Amino acid sequence: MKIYRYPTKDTWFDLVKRPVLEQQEISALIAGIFKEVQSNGDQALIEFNKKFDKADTQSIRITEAEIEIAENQISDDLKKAIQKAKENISKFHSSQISDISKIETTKGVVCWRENRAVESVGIYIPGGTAPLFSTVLMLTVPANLAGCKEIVLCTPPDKDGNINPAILYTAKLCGITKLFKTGGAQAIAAMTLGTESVPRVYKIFGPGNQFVVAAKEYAQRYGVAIDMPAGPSEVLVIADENAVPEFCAADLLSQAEHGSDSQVVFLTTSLKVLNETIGSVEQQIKDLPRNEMAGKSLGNSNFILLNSLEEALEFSNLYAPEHLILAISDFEKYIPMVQNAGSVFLGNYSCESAGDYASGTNHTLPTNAYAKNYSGVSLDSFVKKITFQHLSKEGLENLGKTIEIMAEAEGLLAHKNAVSIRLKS
Ligand code: HSO
Ligand code: ZN
Repeated sequence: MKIYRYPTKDTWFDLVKRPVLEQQEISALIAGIFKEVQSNGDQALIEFNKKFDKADTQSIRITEAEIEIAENQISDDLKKAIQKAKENISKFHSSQISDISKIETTKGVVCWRENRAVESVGIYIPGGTAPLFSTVLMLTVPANLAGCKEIVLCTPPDKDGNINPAILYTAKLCGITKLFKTGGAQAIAAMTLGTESVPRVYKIFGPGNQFVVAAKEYAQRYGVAIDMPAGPSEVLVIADENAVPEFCAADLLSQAEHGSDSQVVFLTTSLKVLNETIGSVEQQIKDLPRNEMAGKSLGNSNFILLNSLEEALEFSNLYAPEHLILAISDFEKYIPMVQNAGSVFLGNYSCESAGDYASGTNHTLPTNAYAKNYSGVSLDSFVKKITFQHLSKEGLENLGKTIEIMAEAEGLLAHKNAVSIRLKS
């Protein structure tokens, strides 16, 4: 934990830097995996399961029988919780469906946009220590609402060749039938190139380790789109003197437990809140099963005392956090000042976990300062917008001269003629 008291603005640039990750040179490895998947298809995926996940898998496709078994392996309480979360995520994402509005820009010239779903999308769900079945909801609910025809889900098997039952249950609940046991860069390669069983898709979504991130970048060479560039997860909390230190500490830890490379930042105007929050973090971390990871991540994290909430917002905008918590009594006043953030949590009761799981907003958000130029996943991520226009004869008569003059000035006489020939007819 690094603590700073009233750092001057010329030092902020360093304070908003993310910790530099030890990047392995993995591009050759990724290229090799793509080549292998391209040449040997499913067989390559089976071999990679053995090599990287120590799993013996006879086939890559997850069977209906496996999905049925999973349903009996999770509690009714968990099923109900997943259903409730799905309901809220559906409600919120349904509200993002927009009507077509036709605009007459000049009399007789009508322009509009229509949405078309990305026909085939791939969803990657990491396995490992925290199998993120919540991410299945966050990605498949909007994909379904957008009308994506094909949704492919890849996730790595455990050592026994099994998939976490909550992932399977959630996928089934969301109507996903094309599920595959493959993880890491090879899963991304499979969805990019296609194999005997894994369909190739047009856009790939989902979090993952540095191999998955690098593979998603590599996939773009094949014309596949990705949701967004990724980095470790992060939260920035701004607390005023009325914030509850225990709540702030819990929020900071909830992000820190994601991984040792997660970053948390705490900004406050109150020395008392700063000290008590640090004390509470030290207390609460003791009881966490993932305290080692959380502890490492806290080692990279900054706790900063600032002069005013305005200054805190300015710092936050420079940092551009994935999650921003405003633990401020009159948070309404500060909303207009939020310029760069993935998702914002207002007041003392809006914990980040609410958005991570069940309030309705999406938890796939821009990290690593990409909140300066990217939005989180939404219904829009699963659609393309196509523009249409219709010019009546009168419309072309009204706009023709403008087009002709501009075409001539660009030296493109065929363009001009496309108008002139019609006007003369
Ligand atoms: N905080 C993560 C999402 C997540 N948390 C999933 C728990 N499960 C990235 O926004
Ligand atoms: Zn989380």
